Amino acid sequence: MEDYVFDLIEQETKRQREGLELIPSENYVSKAVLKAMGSVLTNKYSEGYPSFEGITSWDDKKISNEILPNYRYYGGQVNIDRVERLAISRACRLFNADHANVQPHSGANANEAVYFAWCEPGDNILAMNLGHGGHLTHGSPVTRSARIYNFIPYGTTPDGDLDYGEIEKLALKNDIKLILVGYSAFMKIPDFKRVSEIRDKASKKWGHEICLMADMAHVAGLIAGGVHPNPLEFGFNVMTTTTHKTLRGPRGGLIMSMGKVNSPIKKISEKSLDNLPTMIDKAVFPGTQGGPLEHVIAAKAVAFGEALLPDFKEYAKKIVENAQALAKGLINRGFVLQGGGTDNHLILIDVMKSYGIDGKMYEKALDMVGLTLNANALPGDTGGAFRPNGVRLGTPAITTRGMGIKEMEKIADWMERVAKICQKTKDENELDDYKEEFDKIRNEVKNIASAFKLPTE
Ligand code: DSN
Repeated sequence: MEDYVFDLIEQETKRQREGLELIPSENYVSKAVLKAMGSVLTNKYSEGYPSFEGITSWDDKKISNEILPNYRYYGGQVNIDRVERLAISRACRLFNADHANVQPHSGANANEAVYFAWCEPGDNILAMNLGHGGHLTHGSPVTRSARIYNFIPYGTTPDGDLDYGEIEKLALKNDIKLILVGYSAFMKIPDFKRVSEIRDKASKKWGHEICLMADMAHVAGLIAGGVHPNPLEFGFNVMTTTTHKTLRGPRGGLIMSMGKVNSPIKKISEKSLDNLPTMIDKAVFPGTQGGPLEHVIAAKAVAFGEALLPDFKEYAKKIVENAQALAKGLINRGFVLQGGGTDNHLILIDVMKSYGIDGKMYEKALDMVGLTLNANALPGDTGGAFRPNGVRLGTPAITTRGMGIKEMEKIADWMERVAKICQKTKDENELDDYKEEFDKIRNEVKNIASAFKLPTE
C-alpha cells in the first residue's frame, strides 16, 4: 500500500545516512534489534508478568525453553513469557542487579514508577537541578511528579562536578525519602560511594530507610561496557535507564533493583528496601502502565544480548576515547567546554563564551551542514531554555558507525568553521546568506558520513 509515511521514512533514512548524529542521547540500532521491534509481537496483549519458577541460573537456553505458569491476564503467552524472561535475565546479568523490570515504555515512565513505588504524596526527594544538568522528570515543576512529591534540587560546582557538600547539607536539613543521582547533561563520573555514605548518615538522622536511586539513562551502555562504575555496586537500591542511548537498544525504559525477588503479586504489607523489586513490579503494572510493548521488550532482549558480547566493551571504551579526542580538538580550536572536558560520552560547550554566538543559532547552522546536536542550557544560563548559550553533543552514535580519532578531528574542524560563519552575522535569520559556505561543509560531511554505513544498511 502506498502511504506518505513510507516516503518520509525513506527521507529520514537518507538524513541519517548523510549526516552525523552528535546528540549524546541518540544511537543507531542493529538490524537484529530493528527486526525484533518490527515483529508480530506487537499484536499481543500481555498485562502482568512471566514467572521464573524453578529457574535458578541465567541460562539463555533454559530460559527460552521453559514453559512456566505466569501472572498474566490474557491467554496465548507461551512465547511472550519466554521473550520477556530473556530480557529480564539479560538485564540482571548486564548490571549485576537482583531484579529487572523491562516494561517501562520510557525513561520518564521508569522514573515515575520508582517514585510511585517508594514515596507517598508530599515526600521529599533530593535530585539534581534541571538547570545544572538534571532531567525534567527529576522534579521540574512542569511535570506530574513535581505536583505529587516535593523535589529539593541540588546543583553542580563551578568545575562541573556534583556538589556533594550541598547534597549532604540538604539531606541532613530535610526529612528525605529518596536521593536521586542522574542527569542528562553531566560529563564527570559521580562518586557513588560518597552519596551512599550521605544516605546512611541521613537515614540515621531521620530514623527511616532512604532509597538511593540512580537514573543512568545517559551512561547505561558505558556501565554495561565496564568503562563507568555501576551505582548498584555502591549501595544504590535502584537504577533506571532508557534503553536507546549508549545502551543501543530500542526506544524504551528499564528499572533494575536490589532486594528480595518475590512473585510480582506477593502482598507487601510494609514498604522496605528489601521489598523494592516487588514494589517496583506493582508500581509499573498495574500502578502506572497497562499492556507492555512486547515487540519492544523483544528488541530490548536482543540489545541486552548484544551488550553482553565482548565487542560491546570495546564499543564503550571507544565512545569515551572519541569523546575525549573530540573535546581536545574543540578546546584546541577555542571552544570553552563546561567542566574543561569529559569523562564520559558527553560534551557541553559554552558557545557564547567561545564564539559570541548562542546555542540555538549554532544548532541551526550545524543542522545546515548535517551535524546534529542540541542547544542546551548551562548552569546559570541567562538565555533560558529556549535560547541557551550552550550546546550538548556526544559520541555514542558516531562511534557505532565506526568513526575514530581521525574523524573526531574532522568534526572539530567543521564545528570551528561553522562557528566562524555564524560570527559573521550573529542573526539566525541571515544564515541562508551563507548557504554556499555551508553547502561546501555539508558536502564534506556527507562524503565522510557515507563512508561509514548505518548498522541497518
Ligand atoms: N531526552 C533525553 C536527552 O536527550 O538527554 C533525556 O531523556
